[in-house]
Amino acid sequence: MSAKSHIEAVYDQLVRRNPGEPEFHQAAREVLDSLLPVLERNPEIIDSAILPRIVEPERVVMFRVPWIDDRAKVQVNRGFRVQFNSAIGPYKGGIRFHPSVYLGIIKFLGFEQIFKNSLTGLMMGGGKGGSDFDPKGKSDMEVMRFCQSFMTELCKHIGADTDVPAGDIGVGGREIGYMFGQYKRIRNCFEGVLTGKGLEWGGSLVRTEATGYGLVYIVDEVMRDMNKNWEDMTCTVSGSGNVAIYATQKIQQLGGKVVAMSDSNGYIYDADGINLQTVKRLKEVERRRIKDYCDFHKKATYTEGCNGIWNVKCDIALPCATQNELDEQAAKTLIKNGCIITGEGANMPTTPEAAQAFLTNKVVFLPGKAANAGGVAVSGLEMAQNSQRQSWTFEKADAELRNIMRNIYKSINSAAEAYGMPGNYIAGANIAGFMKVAKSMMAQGVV
Ligand code: NDP
Ligand code: 2IT
Repeated sequence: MSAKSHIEAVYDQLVRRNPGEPEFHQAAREVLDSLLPVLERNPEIIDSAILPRIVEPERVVMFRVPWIDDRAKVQVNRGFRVQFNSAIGPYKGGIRFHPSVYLGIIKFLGFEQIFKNSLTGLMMGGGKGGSDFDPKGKSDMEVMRFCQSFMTELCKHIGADTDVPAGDIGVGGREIGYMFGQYKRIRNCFEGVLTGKGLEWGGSLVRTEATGYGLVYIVDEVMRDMNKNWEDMTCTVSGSGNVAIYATQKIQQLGGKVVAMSDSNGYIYDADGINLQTVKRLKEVERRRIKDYCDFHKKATYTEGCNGIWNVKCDIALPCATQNELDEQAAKTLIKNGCIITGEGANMPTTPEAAQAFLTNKVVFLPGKAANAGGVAVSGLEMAQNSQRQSWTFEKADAELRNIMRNIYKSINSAAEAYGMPGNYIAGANIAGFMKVAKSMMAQGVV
């Protein structure tokens, strides 16, 4: 069977087996397409059925999460953990709490996590979890009761050497704390079972900042190659959560300017540059809407509708909110307005058509598997520190992160070149991430 027809057969079976999961199909389609030249050069990958195995999660856990709200009413949510691939380490990946979560979202995220984690160079397999629970508008005690119920089931399936969850959309330090407390209580075991922990109880410095900082570090590598200076760069950063905030912070530290940020309701534009202290207070402390920024900065404007942020003229666009937030129309507008670099802080924020438009128009496009790998990379460093029973300094963790992002840039560059697609970092990231996992799977036999 030719490499091409093997890929089509794997994809067709995936669609048949996972009906109604378009995000998973989308993520798999992209990776499979990138692998065509790899299969042509390495037919043993076809012979050992790596692709049909890698698209099938090793294990999927789905469970009821009952909890009691502040009005003493019983609520029921659905919990998920997809343990996708453990060829190169324990399953590792975040937990997402958002009303849009269903099995297809967790599968797409878990699938991409395999290759992202491989790119970090650390020993981590791929996994992802979550729930359709919506933390918005819930009291701290409701969030705590939900997290405890979620962990009461999840704790049977995870462990420091088995599966190590972390945060994602809707899951930050508060939720990790509640889940860690419940894990420790039920399992009677203090271990590094989650990352993103508080600094007093096993967390790593730089984990909070890691995804956003890492994103800007890899963009910085591109800028060095292009001989560009941050002082000349205007940036838009979508979202105003963990990734968006720390990407903005690092851009500002390096001398760049961020003029727009958003949440799911709309976006703000501040020609003077976003005041990050205000955003941090509104979002991290008071859990308010981005619209309220304009109450404190009179020259700033607010526009209803989050996708309008891509109409703002910029040199660098960093989508840091959610999947498929940047479509072909948005990409064309960015290109027309002179955008030179797009880096995915979120997972799969760019639609396939938009990504193709960037490639065709020679906009440097850094896919999420590479560009947002800094978060899970520092999670890997947190696991290493927990195993050593040590805590590194901020400077050490930050230097390691910087180094990892530099190495990721090198490896996606050389994989893209090696397979005749220089500058195509989608292919570069998919191929480089895949090769290490595929070799490990071949060495470990049919499992
Ligand atoms: P947060 O929950 O901290 O922030 C999410 C942000 O995205 C909020 O501003 C939110 O707005 C916005 N958002 C969420 N859903 C939507 C939607 N459907 N439409 C428009 N805006 C939306 O999450 P993170 O910052 O941690 O995650 C952001 C992205 O980065 C996700 O794709 C995540 O998978 C990815 N990522 C996160 C990592 C991490 O370490 N945290 C690591 C690697 C990737 P609102 O408040 O209105 O919902
Ligand atoms: O998408 C991601 O890489 C994350 N949400 C972080 C995962 C982790 O284990 O730190």
